[in-house]
Amino acid sequence: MGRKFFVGGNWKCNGNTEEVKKIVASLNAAQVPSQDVVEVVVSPPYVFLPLVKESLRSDFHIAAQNCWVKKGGAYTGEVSAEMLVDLNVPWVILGHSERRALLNESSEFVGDKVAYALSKGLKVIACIGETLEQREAGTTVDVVASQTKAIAEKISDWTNVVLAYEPVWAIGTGKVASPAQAQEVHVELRKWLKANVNADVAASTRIIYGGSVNGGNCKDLASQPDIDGFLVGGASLKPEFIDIIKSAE
Ligand code: G2H
Repeated sequence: MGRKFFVGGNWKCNGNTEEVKKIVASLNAAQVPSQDVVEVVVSPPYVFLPLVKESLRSDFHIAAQNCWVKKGGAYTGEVSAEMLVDLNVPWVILGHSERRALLNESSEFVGDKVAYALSKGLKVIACIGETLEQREAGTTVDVVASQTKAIAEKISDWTNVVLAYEPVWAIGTGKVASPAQAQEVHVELRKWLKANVNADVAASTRIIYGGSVNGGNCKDLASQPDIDGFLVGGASLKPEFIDIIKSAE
């Protein structure tokens, strides 16, 4: 079963209006493989979503970096899934390790968020990944399996989910997982999905890698059979993001 290559650009909390316009202009001018080959989704901070939505080429899509766990209301500072749907934002990133670590988002909370966002019609990039301590303790597979389980327990349809494996020790550190290290975890995740969800979901769900992906390392990572794309942070703000998109072919 073919899994279309997926490249997400997570801009995190970066940029101002001028910089955003420049990034969009460079993306709009880029020659990249067609939508049949690669799905490209960029994720600006909330405040720039309308600007990016109206100015970005139509073959690229946008994602929010988070949304609230249930219907909006008295939740100061939050943005609801309904609001994203209202703005025609099709995708949302949930469970990023920065939110898990800095904002104490538990795996259960992330599972609830994924379920709610899907129920409102959003597509979800769901992030999981182990810390350096967990990797060194040999618990990587247990950790990512338990983070995935917290999602699997809350959803029944995986069609609109992309799973992003992002080892915390590789995020923004320049220490990218080797292609073999990433492939190994992706295989384990697929095995987990097969055993605990079903074989179809295991075969069809895209599992992408994130953590210091750049124009220099993307090709080798992309050549691994179970790496179906990338979630890119720092390099998504730079021209090399185009090279990363091109690694789809
Ligand atoms: C991981 C990644 C994008 P970076 O957080 O989600 O960021 O590529 O900067 O490591």
